[in-house]
Amino acid sequence: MNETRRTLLSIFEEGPATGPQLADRLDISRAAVWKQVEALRDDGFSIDSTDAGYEITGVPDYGAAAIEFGLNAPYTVDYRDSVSSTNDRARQLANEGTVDVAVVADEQTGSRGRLKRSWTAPSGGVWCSVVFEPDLPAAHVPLVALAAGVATVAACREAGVDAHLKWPNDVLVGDDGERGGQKLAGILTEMEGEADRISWLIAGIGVNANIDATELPAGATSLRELVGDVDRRIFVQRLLESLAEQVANPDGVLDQWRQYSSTLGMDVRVETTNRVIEGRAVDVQFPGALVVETEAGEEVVHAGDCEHLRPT
Ligand code: BT5
Repeated sequence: MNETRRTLLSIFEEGPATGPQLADRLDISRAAVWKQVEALRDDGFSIDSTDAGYEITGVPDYGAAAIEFGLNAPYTVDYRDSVSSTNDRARQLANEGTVDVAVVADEQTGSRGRLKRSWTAPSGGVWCSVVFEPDLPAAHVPLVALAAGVATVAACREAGVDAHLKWPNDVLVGDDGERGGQKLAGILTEMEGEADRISWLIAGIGVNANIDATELPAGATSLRELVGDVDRRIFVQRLLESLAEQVANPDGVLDQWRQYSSTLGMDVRVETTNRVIEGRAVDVQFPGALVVETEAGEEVVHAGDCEHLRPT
């Protein structure tokens, strides 16, 4: 979306505006204003012409302009109907120097989970990757990943689903199944930079939104299955707003994560690249490590796959 159209939308967020007012504020001719208004109509906005001026009376279902309209978060939106992976598109934008952008797609054809696992992402989901340029050392990145998990749970709860977090970042519902619940969403963070300062960080968030369970792998669920279809535009806006809030307040992330987590207090089995740790998960500590009480004493685990064990 070009800057003029973005400014025009932000003026409309304040209320109706006349052609001359718009021409004045945008510093373009009235004919050019009319062209921009027509372009917004082509994008799916309903714009009435009243005595008070032009007024937006209807917003398209989804897309860059629809998500940016009324969004209270410092991100622009790059929308695609179909993309291989929103993380890949985000990486491309990051390498071009674009930050604070949220890549959103209706479907992904080559999306990824952690450790090169595949991620199923048919049309109807919320597939989103945000590029940040945080002033952080690489060692603090796990905190941003937890922040993305917290933001995702917050958005799912606002949509009426009692989602919870399994360490580090699985968004689950209920407590059935091998994973300790059915998987509703997943998070993949990627970064580039030096040990003491990262150049960019991407938080990729995938939420199974308006999708039938039959289109998803076993053990997965969707918002459609749980509460019916959601308005994805509103959902993504809440998700991005919540993410921006968490990222701006890093000191609060761990506490919020503890509140949303189903892992703390559970007996767990964590597989890291070179060992397996079993014990009771007792806390999460900066920047996102799981503290496990084992027979041999307390262990601090920084990365791995965690399984909730059922009581025998
Ligand atoms: C994750 O990996 O949970 C991270 C998933 C991140 C996906 C987002 S979508 C937007 C952005 N663009 C991308 O390309 N990726 C991100 P992991 O913890 O490794 O879990 C992967 C496992 O979840 C797979 O091996 C499957 O078992 C399962 N799975 C695959 N697709 C799923 C889905 N749609 N819903 C639930 N589970 C799924």
